[in-house]
Amino acid sequence: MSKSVKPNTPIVDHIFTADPSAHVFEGKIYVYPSHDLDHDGPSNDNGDQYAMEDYHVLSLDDFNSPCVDHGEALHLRDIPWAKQQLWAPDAAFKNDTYYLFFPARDHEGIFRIGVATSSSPAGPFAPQENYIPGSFSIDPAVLVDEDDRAYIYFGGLWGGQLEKWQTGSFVPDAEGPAPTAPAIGPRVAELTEDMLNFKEAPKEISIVDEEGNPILAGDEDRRYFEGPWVHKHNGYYYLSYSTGTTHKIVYAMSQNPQGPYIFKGTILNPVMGWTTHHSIVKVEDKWYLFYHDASLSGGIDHKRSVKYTKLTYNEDGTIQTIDPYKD
Ligand code: FUB
Repeated sequence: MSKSVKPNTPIVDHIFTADPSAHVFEGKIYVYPSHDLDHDGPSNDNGDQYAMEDYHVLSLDDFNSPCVDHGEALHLRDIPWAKQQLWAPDAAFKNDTYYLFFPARDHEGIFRIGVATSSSPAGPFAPQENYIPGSFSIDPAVLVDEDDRAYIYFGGLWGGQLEKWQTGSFVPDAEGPAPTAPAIGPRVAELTEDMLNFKEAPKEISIVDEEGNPILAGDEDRRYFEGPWVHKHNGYYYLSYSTGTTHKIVYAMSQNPQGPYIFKGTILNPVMGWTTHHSIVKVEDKWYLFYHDASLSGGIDHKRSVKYTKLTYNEDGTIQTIDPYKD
């Protein structure tokens, strides 16, 4: 067990962790990260270096307490439909049950999204036999809204295969749109009451500029790449995500959980490592950003560490840009 965790330092250092989804459950801060492992395989744009096999759940009583590793909460070997690559997960609470949503490649090599359940936020989680019917791509994030309706957001380009689903079915050699065409957006679907199925076919979220024009595929400082997260503040929905090639966490706002979202700006400047991935959580009356970087491993991007820092809103509801290496 580590000592209390300071901002902008790894919350644990006995394992490598990435892609943190943070929530307050039962009065504690729970973090659901990926568990990065050593591997001997290739590193490429397909993400083969991210060969994760299990999930550990982490928790903190508060920011003055040590971070507890609750151990293995779910392993690849126990998920009948999944072959490899347990990537970025998220958790949600509804129906007196904790749900872990996670992506993995199925036995055909296609990324799908699965669900596992537990009576405890720390797990262990029991997976469903099959992935969510109609699910595809990576990086699920679930918002249970104030009216108790739940929405799942997901999708990631390149290794995450989102550009291969532009026709509605999987086209293995499909590429992304031309730079002057609208960028591919993340997907959203409302979940059924039992949280185990999509209520409807997933829809593409439109992200537009202040004039209502779609963000274009060539606009790499603003276009969607992967890692969606939606939180609600003062009646607005905030969709934040990674821009991928330009390594930023940016955000857009809407009054509707399913969009369209208006692009606003940058939340987190680039971190050390290729990937950047985050979540935003309110703890008591303050807001925090959980993120990862690869500084502890010496910049080896498939061995990342979860950190946190404070997030500040301006009076008009916009978010101040964070530099991860300045306090
Ligand atoms: O950790 C594997 C992948 O890297 C995640 O799914 C992406 O968001 C990126 O962080």
